[in-house]
Amino acid sequence: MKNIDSRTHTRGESVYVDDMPVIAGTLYAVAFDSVVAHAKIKSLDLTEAEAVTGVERIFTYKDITGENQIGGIIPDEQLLAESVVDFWGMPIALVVAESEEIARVAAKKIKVEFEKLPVIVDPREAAKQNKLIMPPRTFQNGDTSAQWAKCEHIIEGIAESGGQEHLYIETQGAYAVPLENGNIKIYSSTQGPTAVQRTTARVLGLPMHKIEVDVTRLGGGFGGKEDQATTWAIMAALATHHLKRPVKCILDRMADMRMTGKRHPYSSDFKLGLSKDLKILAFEATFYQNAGAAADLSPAVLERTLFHANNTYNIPDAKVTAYSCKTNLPPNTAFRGFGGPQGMFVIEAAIVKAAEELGIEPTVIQEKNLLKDGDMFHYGQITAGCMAKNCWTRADELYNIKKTREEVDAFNAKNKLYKKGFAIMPICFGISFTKTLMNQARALVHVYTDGSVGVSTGAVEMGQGVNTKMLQVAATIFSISVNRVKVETTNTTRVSNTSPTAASATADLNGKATQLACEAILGRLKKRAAIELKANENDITIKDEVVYVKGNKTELTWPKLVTACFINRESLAEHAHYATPEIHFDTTKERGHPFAYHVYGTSLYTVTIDCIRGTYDIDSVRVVHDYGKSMNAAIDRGQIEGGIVQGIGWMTMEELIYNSEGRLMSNALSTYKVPDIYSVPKEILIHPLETEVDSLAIFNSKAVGEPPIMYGIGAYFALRNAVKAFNPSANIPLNAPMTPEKVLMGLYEKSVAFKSEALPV
Ligand code: MTE
Ligand code: LUZ
Ligand code: MOS
Repeated sequence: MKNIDSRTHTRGESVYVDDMPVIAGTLYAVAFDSVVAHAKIKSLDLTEAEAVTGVERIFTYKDITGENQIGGIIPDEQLLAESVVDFWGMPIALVVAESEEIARVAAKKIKVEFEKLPVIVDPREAAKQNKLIMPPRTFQNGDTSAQWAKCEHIIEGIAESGGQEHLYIETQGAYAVPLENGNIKIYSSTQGPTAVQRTTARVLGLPMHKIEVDVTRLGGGFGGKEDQATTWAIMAALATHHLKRPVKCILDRMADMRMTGKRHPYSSDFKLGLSKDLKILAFEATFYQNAGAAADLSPAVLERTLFHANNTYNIPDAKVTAYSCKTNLPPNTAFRGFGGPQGMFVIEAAIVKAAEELGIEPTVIQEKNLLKDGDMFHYGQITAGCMAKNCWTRADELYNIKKTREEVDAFNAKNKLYKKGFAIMPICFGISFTKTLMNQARALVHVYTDGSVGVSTGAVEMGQGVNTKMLQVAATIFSISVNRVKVETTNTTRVSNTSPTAASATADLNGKATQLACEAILGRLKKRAAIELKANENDITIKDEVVYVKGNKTELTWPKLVTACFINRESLAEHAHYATPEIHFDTTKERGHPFAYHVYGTSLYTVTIDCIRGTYDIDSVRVVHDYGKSMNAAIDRGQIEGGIVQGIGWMTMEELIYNSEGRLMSNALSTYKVPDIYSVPKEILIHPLETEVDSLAIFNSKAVGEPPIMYGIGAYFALRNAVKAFNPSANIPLNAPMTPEKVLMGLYEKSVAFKSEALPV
């Protein structure tokens, strides 16, 4: 089935917040933000700005009627700065005017005096100064200290990965509309309608029921709107609350890039111990997460880094520790993979470094240590339905690992100015919010008297196709045409207390709730059919909108049956609740069974570098992916292709640069490079590993949103492999992204020993 949005998307008719017809009397809000990363606010003078014609009002923290606090996990973040600014881009005031243009002009006239404070941008420096968001956490299994003596090879090093700008096509924004009695309705581009509702209520000092949040769809979120859409919704609502007028607050691209948080950069230490036959005996890592100036979702992201520190390898003795480091960057936040990619990059770096030191292929170590059923993750969960080896083996059958390697070597033997590189990136990603309580969802299903159906859930459509999947669930359970089903906007008055659309679990959680609601209605319909047809309820089935008794077609059709139910005063609506069974996690022991299941996959990369220029092409990405049993092959394929390209962007070209003053230098698309049509892989092959193993996935169709981004890590190591083909002794720091500049430096790097001798004293 096609994505139900494909028609309006391609015709440009899909509606986003900024496309909504403007209500008469609407005002426009623009945030005035800090131009220093850490300072005391000595004075703030609004007079000149307030005098600009068309300015309605300028708000500061003093106008906040509830709490000036937007921190979700830890209450450590002010909506509007009071006496101190903690990052470049922190909102200080909100200018509300008759037009966005006027608001912008007025914001420039605000005068503020700062007294600068020391700026920290480096997470290790923050850790050294004990500036931490929370106490460090350690996951531990077995006893690594006892293992080192048994190791034949011990490899230590540092691995670093950079941040990533979400670059959703639709920037952050919200439209707040006053209703009667001081109630407010907010149209928000958010992954978390309930987070917007809850935090707006808190800041305005209102009960949650006075705030209604409505979401039609997002022009992309990628995690950037899991928590950080809230700020802009509250800004609009704060003005609406005071002025009783509709208020729009939409960020332009540069404001969005400057003021919002991104993927967390990490700097990590690793120590890997191998036996003589290359089994991983011990692994230790210390992760320094660059959290930025406030907690935001960093504690949860940090946790997922620890969960995914082993990627897809069996490591009986592991000890991993993570520090969430408070720096003066905008608070970093959720981004596809949610700390998992950062963790997985480190174990892959350790394996590659080990292979380079031993003069062997990394694939040998990778393959030897793949997880299998019955192995235990370092947090206590036992693997079941493990597809790590199945994916690897199938990839070898389909794409021939040995032959691919030989072709790369043959090319390199023949060519001087171009070199090819090869890498395999296997993945394993846990599905469920790591915070167990978040794994719940509800759905509200209405069957109307004409047989058409309306489905409301907590799921937010952001391009990933979840609305199409919800529609498929309802149509499948009822066995009716997809044309009879409509998926409603996501609205807090219809479905409440929702978890954000995140963790790739949206289709599972909301799909299962939809399934339960539909099944309850179906049960009543079948009962009614049995009465109408004078048959036994257990003999009734509905197929393609027709009622069958003992497999025999009857005259009773879906619309007639629905009408019969209504005439007999039986309910045609249902609100259902789903909570993932089996999962639990004890944070005092750091052990449990946090994930409903894991998603596996294997990807093979070949790349070509230009040894004069340092430029490169990704030649091919060949994947075997564990779909379970995909309920929508086209959508799932799109998720994998998009995830791969986004992951390659993170690992190869997207480079966030903050200067030592904490100012974002890569603050526009002229200085921040993302993958485009010319840089995407020349070939992407995706082979489904369709499995019949039962899982907690909706219709056994495994979650697919985030796992593929981690395939992108293979691009980094394939490029490194190509550089080494040209300059085998190159000492290349394990520091992503592998930009063309870094490739070039690696190509002409002399070994460290050589360098120190050659340097003039
Ligand atoms: N795909 C598109 N097109 N746009 C997005 O914003 N977000 C990703 C992924 N795929 C995203 C996307 C992220 S970060 C997550 S968590 C999942 O979609 C969320 O949706 P799901 O739970 O329905 O997979
Ligand atoms: N958000 C969250 C997430 O709150 N918890 C998670 O475990 C998670 N995982 C992935 C993406 N977002
Ligand atoms: Mo995705 S990082 O869970 O929004």
